[in-house]
Amino acid sequence: MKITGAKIFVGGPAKNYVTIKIMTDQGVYGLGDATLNNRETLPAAYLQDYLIPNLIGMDPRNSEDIWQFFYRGAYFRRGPIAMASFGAIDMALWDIKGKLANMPLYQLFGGKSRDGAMVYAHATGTDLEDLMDSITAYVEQGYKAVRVQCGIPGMPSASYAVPETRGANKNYISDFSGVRPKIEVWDTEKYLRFMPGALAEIRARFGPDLKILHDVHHRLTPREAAQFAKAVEPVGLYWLEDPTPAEDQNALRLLRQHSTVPVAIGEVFNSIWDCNTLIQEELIDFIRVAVTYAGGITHVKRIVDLAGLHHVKTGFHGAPSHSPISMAAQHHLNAWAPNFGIQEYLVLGTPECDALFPSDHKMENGMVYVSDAPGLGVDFDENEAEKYSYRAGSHPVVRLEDGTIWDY
Ligand code: CS2
Ligand code: MG
Repeated sequence: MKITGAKIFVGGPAKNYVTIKIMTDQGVYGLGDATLNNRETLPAAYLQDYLIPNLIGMDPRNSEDIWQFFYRGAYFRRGPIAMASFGAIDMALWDIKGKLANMPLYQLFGGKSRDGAMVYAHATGTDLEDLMDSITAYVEQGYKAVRVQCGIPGMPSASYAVPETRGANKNYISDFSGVRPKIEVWDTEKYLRFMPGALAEIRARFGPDLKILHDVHHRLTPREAAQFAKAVEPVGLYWLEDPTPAEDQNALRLLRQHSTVPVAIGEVFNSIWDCNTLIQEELIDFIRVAVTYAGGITHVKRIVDLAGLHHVKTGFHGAPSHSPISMAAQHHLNAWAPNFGIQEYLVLGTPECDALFPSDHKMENGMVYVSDAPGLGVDFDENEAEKYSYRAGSHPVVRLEDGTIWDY
């Protein structure tokens, strides 16, 4: 069996997705997602210029060997662009494998460990009351877990994932006005004064059962993160996400010495080597990698197995940055993983997105039920894809009030 060709599509209804379709001499094709948010043209070029010409003629069933060929063969290993590109090919090869076996992917991993996988939604508010309304709406839809982000009093601009005006829906994933980012202003002291109390009020309002998550988005120093984690300990958070910049593996040691709050990290990790120390030293509780830019199913499965040895559960990244193709790959991993924790999930569910990526993975009452169709269980409509093209976008850049650059 041979790979005969592959096509790349960049674009989408609400944001740019990078989709690969790999064709074979037996008519079976596979789909992969190489979306690297706000840098989408880069994995597309890596795939187009280097990886696809090498793929043609290879046997698509040898997904492990193909992964190793590209990873080791690159010499300059890791990094989000390369790993997103390898990841997309890997997903597509698993999709082909599942279709050849006539089985949904979770069966090839070891079958189902659960019926449905718990997801969390994103609640956000300009102020605490606005946020309470947003949480209530999700609870009424049956969600068991909600990530909460709130505007900080006195902060000169809206902060991470928080809209400018009440009830507005902020697209914080991409600002499509071009490659020049918007500037957001941040003040750690105001955040540290306000947020622990706000989280306590949310717990008091919604009672003990709601799983409350909060994302600090890498903005605290290790000492501040330890202070924050200690302060929010009585809230009983499900997790505290990215309290410190993710490159600094030492940072979490200090937090661990001061608090038992569960820590989630990893949405910017690309490799098992980025989380090896954190997992083996049991400094984290949830690993947040995504199949997209952590090298696909082959590599993420290795991370999941390593994590399982150290009581670390999965909490895969699922921001709208990812297309329904990589989300489908994660639904299959979530159905199987013995150490599954939770899945971040934002309903893309617009008619345009469903038309571009038809699938029957189901979301009901805050749980995802994986599709039983062979392979990934998601398709890609090339005619629909012709409606969309690449639009340049960017993440905001964060500055302190005196102008100093800070972490987004
Ligand atoms: C975030 C992301 O979902 C999350 O937890 O931290 O939304 C992140 O801001 C985006 O993926 C950046 O592209
Ligand atoms: Mg995050």
